[in-house]
Amino acid sequence: MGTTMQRILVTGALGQIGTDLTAALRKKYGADNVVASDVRPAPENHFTIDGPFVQLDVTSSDAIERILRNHQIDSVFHLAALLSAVGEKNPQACWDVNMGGVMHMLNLGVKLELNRLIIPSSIAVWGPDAPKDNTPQETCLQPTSMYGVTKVCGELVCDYYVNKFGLDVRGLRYPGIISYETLPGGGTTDYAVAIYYDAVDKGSYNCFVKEDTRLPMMYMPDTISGTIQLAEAPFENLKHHSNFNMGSMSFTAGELAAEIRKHMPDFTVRYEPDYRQKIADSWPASIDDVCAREEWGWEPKWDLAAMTKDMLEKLQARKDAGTLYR
Ligand code: NAD
Ligand code: AKB
Repeated sequence: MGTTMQRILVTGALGQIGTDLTAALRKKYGADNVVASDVRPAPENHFTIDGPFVQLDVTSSDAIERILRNHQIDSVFHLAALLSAVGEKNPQACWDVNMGGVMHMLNLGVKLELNRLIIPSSIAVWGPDAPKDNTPQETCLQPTSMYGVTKVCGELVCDYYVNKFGLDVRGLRYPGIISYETLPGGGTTDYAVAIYYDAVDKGSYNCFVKEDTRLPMMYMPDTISGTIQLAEAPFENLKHHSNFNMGSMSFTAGELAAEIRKHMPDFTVRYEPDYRQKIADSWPASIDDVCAREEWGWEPKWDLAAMTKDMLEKLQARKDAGTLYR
């Protein structure tokens, strides 16, 4: 097991988290040491021009191995995945990308003796039978979405590789992530991002979950700092590995709209639940992250009020510049 991260690969780097995480890793480890990759080509003038970018489909073990070797990678942030709403429309593709990608990374991690793999999980690991409030680290994992199934299997197989091969694998159960750089890629919590864009763009929003739907959420700056903090934590301090609960805030869609209304009193929302309501209803309302706090010092900084002010300011500035949707 290696100790340091020097040459990093980010998969799924054009996605919602990958965009912000790649920028933060480049700032910290040097742009040339962080190779961004995605199955899609990088759009022109995207952030990836600041450092190396390669097109990579994580369902191909050979393609991943080539890139790991060519760029002398020692650590991987493996973000490539299909999220819950997309996964429910195409369960087979969700399995192939999510489980295929994880298994290839783990096997190559052992073969090439990589120092560290960071592989995110999600609140989607839980299903309707789990406790809804302050969901504990250890509890029944019986998801009802295909995405959730892949996240439970992913966690289990990551821990298996830690125990069987001594591979250093780490992962977080992210809640819904809210950010302004890149739109989310097809999850159930996407409404909590779209609502800000539509507030700024149109002054109204059609919400695809009910007003009283309460889910755990987190602002991107906390996501990025927490992810890097876990990645850099001493291995010997970790009792858990691939499944840290990561909490921050929890609010209903109605409370989110009310917070936006404090800045935009005329903002209106219509609630028109669709197939994603069932997925949202199967997830917790809030989670207990005591293990993350104790084992690697997790401490979120942003709350709903501060996040809303920041999101609206950032998106309004982009709208004024004519680049709201970039
Ligand atoms: P995203 O959908 O925004 O980005 C995923 C990226 O993966 C996309 O750019 C997509 O092009 C790429 N991709 C898809 N198939 C691929 C393939 N075969 N090969 C390579 N790349 C491929 O997702 P995200 O929100 O950035 O999520 C990153 C990770 O965090 C995922 O594991 C996700 O499950 C997890 N997560 C995200 C959230 C959230 O709210 N954003 C919450 C919980 C967990
Ligand atoms: C989704 O909604 O699918 C993701 C997640 C919580 O994993 N945002």
